[in-house]
Amino acid sequence: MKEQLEQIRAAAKQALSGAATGQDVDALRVRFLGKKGELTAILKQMGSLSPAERPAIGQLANEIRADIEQAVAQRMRAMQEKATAHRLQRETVDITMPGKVSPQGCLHPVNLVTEDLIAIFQSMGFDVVDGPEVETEYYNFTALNVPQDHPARDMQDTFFLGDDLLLRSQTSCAQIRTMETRKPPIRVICPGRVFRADEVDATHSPVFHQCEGLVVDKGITMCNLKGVLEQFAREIYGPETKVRFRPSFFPFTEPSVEVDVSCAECGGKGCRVCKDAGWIELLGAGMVHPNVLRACGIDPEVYSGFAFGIGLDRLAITRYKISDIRLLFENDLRFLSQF
Ligand code: 2U9
Repeated sequence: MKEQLEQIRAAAKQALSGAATGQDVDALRVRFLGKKGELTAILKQMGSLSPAERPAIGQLANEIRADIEQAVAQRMRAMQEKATAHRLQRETVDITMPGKVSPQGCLHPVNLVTEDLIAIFQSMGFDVVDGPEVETEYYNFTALNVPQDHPARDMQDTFFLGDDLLLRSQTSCAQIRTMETRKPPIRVICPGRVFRADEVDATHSPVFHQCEGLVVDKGITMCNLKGVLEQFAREIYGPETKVRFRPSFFPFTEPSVEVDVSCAECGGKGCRVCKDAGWIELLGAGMVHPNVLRACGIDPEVYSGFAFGIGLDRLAITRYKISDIRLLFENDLRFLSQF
């Protein structure tokens, strides 16, 4: 029996050394140590031994079981270590390889100034509103107090799409719609694309962008207009910036003004940028005409308001010292990727 036990030990060790996979090792464990395994089968014969032989054989059988268990565990561990080493080898990453650079987009200069404007006016409590680019004559002209025979209504100035449809020539239409649906107090800006039948040159394009603003409440005066525009100009051009109003005319505002800012380049002394004027024309503005308020169902005896309009393309080209407005519309990536 002692020899049989030693044979099992030798057979188990040899078989284990030839096992190729974890499954093989497990099958050998079952074969030698399992309930129906070879070692168990031998132990079942212990009853036929004399009481004097039993302790020595029992001790040997236990020792051999422990020995085979250890050999199984060792083989299993060796196999796992090999598998891990193999996986690590396969997954090795060469961290010295140069990375792939994906090209990064950037914002269009008109979007950059638009975002700045939105942030400035939102900080003063304005909402941003949007409206359709295809409008009717009513929203583009009539509600804005533009007379039937005004030259702006001319075919040469406005893109008509049909009998009563046109491409909006200013974003004011969106603000008319705002006044129709909201009650004062109203504080909105409306940045957007507008269209005029202009000849293309370095400073004109038939498609351009503007941002208009509108405030309507009880007791709004030109002082409020000046305060808001002063704050806006200082945020854009610096805290020393001065603002001046010159009389002007628009059908939708009365009184109307052109608004200049002191030249940020020379501080107002006169230079090439401001053509020695010391001032730069920034935008148009005024008090909303009573007829416009009335057209939107707002009583001009109770409420008053101011409005302003600023050209975003012009703001972008002066801000970034761009020589020609056409660069903004040609979509040349060599130009656009600089921003
Ligand atoms: C409503 C009533 C009045 C908006 C105004 C201007 C003056 C103005 C120009 C600036 C450069 C157009 O892009 S531009 O060519 N705009 O001078 N815009 S007042 O007045 C409004 C707006 C909405 C309901």
